[in-house]
Amino acid sequence: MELVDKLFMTALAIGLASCTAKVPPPYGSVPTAEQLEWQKMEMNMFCHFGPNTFTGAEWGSGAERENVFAPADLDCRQWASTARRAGFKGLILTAKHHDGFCLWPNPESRHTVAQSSWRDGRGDVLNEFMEACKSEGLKAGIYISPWDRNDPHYGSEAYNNVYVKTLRSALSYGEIFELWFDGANGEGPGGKRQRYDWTLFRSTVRSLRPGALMFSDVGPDCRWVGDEAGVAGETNWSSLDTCGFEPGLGAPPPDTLMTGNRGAGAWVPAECDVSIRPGWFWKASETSLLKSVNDLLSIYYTSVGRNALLLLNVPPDTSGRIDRTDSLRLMEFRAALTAIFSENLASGAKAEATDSYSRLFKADNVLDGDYDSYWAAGKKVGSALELIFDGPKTFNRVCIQEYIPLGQRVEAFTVEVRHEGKWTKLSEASTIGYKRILLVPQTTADALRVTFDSALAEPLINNLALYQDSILSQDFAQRLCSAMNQDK
Ligand code: FUL
Repeated sequence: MELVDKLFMTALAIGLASCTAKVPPPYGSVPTAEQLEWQKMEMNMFCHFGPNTFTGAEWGSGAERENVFAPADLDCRQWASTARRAGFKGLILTAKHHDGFCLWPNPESRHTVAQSSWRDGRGDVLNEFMEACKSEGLKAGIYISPWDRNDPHYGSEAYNNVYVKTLRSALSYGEIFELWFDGANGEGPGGKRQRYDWTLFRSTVRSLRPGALMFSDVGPDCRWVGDEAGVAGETNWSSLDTCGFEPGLGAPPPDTLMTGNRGAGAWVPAECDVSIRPGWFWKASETSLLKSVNDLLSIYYTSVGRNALLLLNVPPDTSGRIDRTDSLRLMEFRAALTAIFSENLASGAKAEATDSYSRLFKADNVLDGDYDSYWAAGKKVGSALELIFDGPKTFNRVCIQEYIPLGQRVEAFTVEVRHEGKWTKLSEASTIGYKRILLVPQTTADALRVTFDSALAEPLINNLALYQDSILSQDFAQRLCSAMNQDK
């Protein structure tokens, strides 16, 4: 090679290297491709269904006769189409709840649909559920309770093998996106104690369904948020310190699960499971106690709007269908979300930043609607992003998203607005993560500024949007506004 060619190649290599060097490196723990896809689903639907649907119990004793389970008109396709029309992306079925009854003919158990006279013992809810999800373009997930009040082996080492075989049997039904390990155990002080073999359970799921996320109090892939009210912490890190913890009794305290641990080594994002009814299972007496659209919107803001996934339980009734009242409520909820979020009032604005990591990561990337294009701040603390509108805009929701494929970074930020030439502070908040929606007082402004006051590494923001919610009642909104706003 001629010297001049060598010099050219060297210059090219240096140029390429410096270009590469300008892409922000990941910070701390980051999501896997499956965790990222899961987070983008935002809202999934839970279906609690089993003997409790017919007995009215929340926790069956395990002694129920199999014939109790007798849906007259099972229609999993109706569950899935209801979920899809309401905007859910996935559906999770309680294939085995704490009473041990299996909704599929599990060869490891004598307490299943096969022992019932429903469809002469030839029915298989899990199979119909998986088919229905596929037909409606939804992802399917399953809940298989480790706690089992029916299995005679429960409380001995032998149960771990029964449970693993049960997992294998259920997982043979096809791809799932999530496996739900419930941590509940109500055996009480005199009850049976089971030492679960979590290592075995997890490796079984991982090897059979590598694309499935495992949910439990401590993941490994997504975590319980610490309550069943649909409320994540205002500060909500997707990282969690899992060392030495186990699902159930060995789990971190609920307030830790609610907030996660700043900068911790494992990426275990939060999931908010909450029921549309007071209980998890359908009961005729609870149909009048359904959550209102205000309740559901408020749950949306405290889950999806606080960097968590919403798993809303809508339990099928004794006929085997979603109750009409519940399904109508879901459609009202969907209509409300569409009305609020279909118009981004920031679109068409001009975006500017005090600094950028490099020219590739410019401010207006936050407005292009492309998930993978983002603004990268030039420094860890003190950078600001500004939107300048072409005229005054009126809004009461500020939505901001971090580019989490490179880690969760922002720890505190301030939002200010400019009206008639004067800047005022609108809100202060802590973490962002995948998505944060701030409820702010009704505001008219011609510019908005977000200043990043504290971060673990340079903030990376891929979306900044403004909306007007004219549906959530003032009382509800007031409760969800940050403390600073309430003082106003
Ligand atoms: C809890 C269970 O005990 C409830 O019955 C329900 O399944 C809920 C989702 O999780 O831990």
